[in-house]
Amino acid sequence: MTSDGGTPPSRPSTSGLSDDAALRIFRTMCTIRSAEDRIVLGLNSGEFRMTYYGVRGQEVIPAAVCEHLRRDDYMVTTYRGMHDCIAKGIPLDELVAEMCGKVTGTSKGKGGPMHLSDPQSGLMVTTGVVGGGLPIAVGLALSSKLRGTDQVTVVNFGDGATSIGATHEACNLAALWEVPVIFVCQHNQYGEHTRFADFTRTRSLADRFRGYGMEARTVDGNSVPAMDEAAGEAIGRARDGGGPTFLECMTYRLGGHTFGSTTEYMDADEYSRAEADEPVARYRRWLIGDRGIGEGVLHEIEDDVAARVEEAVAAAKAAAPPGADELFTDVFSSQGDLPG
Ligand SMILES: Cc1ncc(C[n+]2csc(CCOP(=O)(O)OP(=O)(O)O)c2C)c(N)n1
Ligand SMILES: [Mg+2]
Repeated sequence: MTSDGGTPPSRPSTSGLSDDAALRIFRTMCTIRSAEDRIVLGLNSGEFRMTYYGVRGQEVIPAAVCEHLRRDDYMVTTYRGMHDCIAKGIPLDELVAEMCGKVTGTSKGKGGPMHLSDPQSGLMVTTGVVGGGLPIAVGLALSSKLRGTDQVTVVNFGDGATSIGATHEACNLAALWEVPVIFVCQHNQYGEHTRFADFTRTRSLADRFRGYGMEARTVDGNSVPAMDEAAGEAIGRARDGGGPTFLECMTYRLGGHTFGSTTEYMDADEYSRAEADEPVARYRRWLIGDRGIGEGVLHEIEDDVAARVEEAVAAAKAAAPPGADELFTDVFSSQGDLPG
């Protein structure tokens, strides 16, 4: 629909994205932004409490990647992973409840934002151990290969994680065993309070990781068409048995390391430029200007996701924390409980 309610004539596409896919990606990005804005509001006002690592500025990467994933594909992410969890399809109510530590959450509030897991949607685990997700992802991908399925695994991690030993062990084995895994480095320029250039002499992570004998590319992680193309290619190759890919997705962390921390050590001019070109607004302009999508269609999506986020927050606030009777349940698993 156009802003006046009519249907626009079909236009030649300026990328491989269909209008439907382009709008699904927009919806995902808006849901992420809306959830972050609402969480920050609630934390600032003391309405609820949780540990929160912001994802503002990094919305494009999972929104574009997950457009190419199936529900039964696996994903692993980090503490800075709410955007990945939303894009992979964890139901919003259960996600927000888990982040608030409520019994209606994915792990009955016992995992919290740092240990999210929802095997039904393929989001297998988030971890606070920097670099710890990569070996887990290689194990998941190896299991798909051994079971003869065509599932792929995507693992998200930061630029800082590329200096961790486990990252290198995982990439080496993934290339050697040709497992269907995509290493998605969300290169937001900072590891905690340290700039990338201050913790490594490497300039191109793609060059470094290509050295393990796998495909590796640097991508504009704030451009939907670029991310869509790169993710589609990498995921298609993995699914067809072509082995792993390393994607260095260039983005920028629009906020401090964690909720409430400062940005004073960040370059102020660079930060202002990144904020002025932030990816949700950039993509919105592209949808209108390059794709001829009506403003009204985008408004409708924005209003709808904001209402859904509000419902999820209200439901989480109304829910109870897990009781003492939950203390020893779900602690051990017999093999029969494991997802197929
Ligand atoms: C093994 C390990 N070392 C150190 C830390 C402390 N730490 C938490 S977040 C972080 C920065 C990681 O930076 P990056 O991988 O770029 O991810 P980002 O936070 O930018 O998403 C560090 C060093 C940790 N959690 N785990
Ligand atoms: Mg980083």
